[in-house]
Amino acid sequence: MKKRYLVTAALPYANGPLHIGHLAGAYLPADIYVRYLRLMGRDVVFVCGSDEHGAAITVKARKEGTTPQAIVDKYHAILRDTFEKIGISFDIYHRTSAPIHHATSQDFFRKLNNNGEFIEETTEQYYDETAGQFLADRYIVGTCPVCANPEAYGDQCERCGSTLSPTDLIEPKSMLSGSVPVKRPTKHWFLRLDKHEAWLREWINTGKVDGKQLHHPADWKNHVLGQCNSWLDQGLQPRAMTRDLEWGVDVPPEIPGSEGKKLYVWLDAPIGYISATKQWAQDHGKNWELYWKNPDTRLVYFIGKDNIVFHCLIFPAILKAHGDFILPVNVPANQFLNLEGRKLSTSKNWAVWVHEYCAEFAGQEDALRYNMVKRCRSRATASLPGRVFRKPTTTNW
Ligand code: B3M
Ligand code: ZN
Repeated sequence: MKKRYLVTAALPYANGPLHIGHLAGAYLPADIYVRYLRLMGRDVVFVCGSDEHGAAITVKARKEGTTPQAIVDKYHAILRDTFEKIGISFDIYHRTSAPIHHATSQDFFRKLNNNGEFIEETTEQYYDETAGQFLADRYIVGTCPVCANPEAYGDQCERCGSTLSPTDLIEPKSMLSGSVPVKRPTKHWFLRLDKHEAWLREWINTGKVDGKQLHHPADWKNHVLGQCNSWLDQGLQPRAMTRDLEWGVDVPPEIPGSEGKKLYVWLDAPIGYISATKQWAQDHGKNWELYWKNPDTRLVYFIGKDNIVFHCLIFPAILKAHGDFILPVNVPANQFLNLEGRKLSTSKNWAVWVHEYCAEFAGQEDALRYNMVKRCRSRATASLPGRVFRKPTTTNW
């Protein structure tokens, strides 16, 4: 029997082109690993696609004075073409605006709702009275309570790296109108992450679930385990899985109170791996369930380090809450690549863009790939997933 693998690479937001930090952090390591597995004769499917929801998209649309649809159409095409030019060998490059993705995400929401995994709660959220809408975390700026950066966002301070919630900000302001937002009550569906804390802790630290050895933590990177444990040690809280937004996947319309509510982007985006696999299976006459539900399949997520908690705690909780799905055997997350000492950043326009490289140095794609691999192997700031290259300690890859 051929060993079966499903390998995913983080879905890039369709709000900008691909830069070399993305490439070094997730796509190139994943591609190298997948090419190796194929050479070894494994049964492997490599999926990715554009993440087309969330404030990353709507903020960009406002900036460019256009619609979210126009933004995702533009950048999806650029991303897809760039991946192809630079030789990232996805079996499918999908997108989360596809109807099959909306349907798959809504089915997940229904199932979790029916399984009693949510609590519905009305909380006070910031509302912009001038713009007439609730504000996504990213739409609120204010002073960071930790480092006093006056330009911290409602979800994160980019200066000190603290994870924030909008009500932590000192002197919050709406990015839409500049006005001071007011608090208004609104109802949302919260995933009971607290109910999942105990098994997640055991799974992360021993690799076991219900006594079954699913992976060996010694194969995981230390910083991945460390980040997970620091979240677990703070205690997992219920987390809102819906938002008041105009752009995204609708909460299933038959659910009372669903009008105007969309799925939280970090609920629908990882489900994008599943919908991409479904689409690939449909296109090739294959069975997608073998790759997501059969315990013999090895599932590996390649990501950047800012996505660790979503892939190692929240999405596994969602998969377990749904039932039937397997969990990843490894999540080889990478540190960030720096450019002249500063982290690469799309929003700050600090990057080397891969499509520009490809246009200027056509035919020299492998030179960039080789250079990135060499650089990443020799530098602590952007290491490739060493476990994949070193002789694994315990897992038979
Ligand atoms: N689009 C975040 C990012 O690009 C997000 C990853 C989704 S993976 C399911 O950093
Ligand atoms: Zn700060």
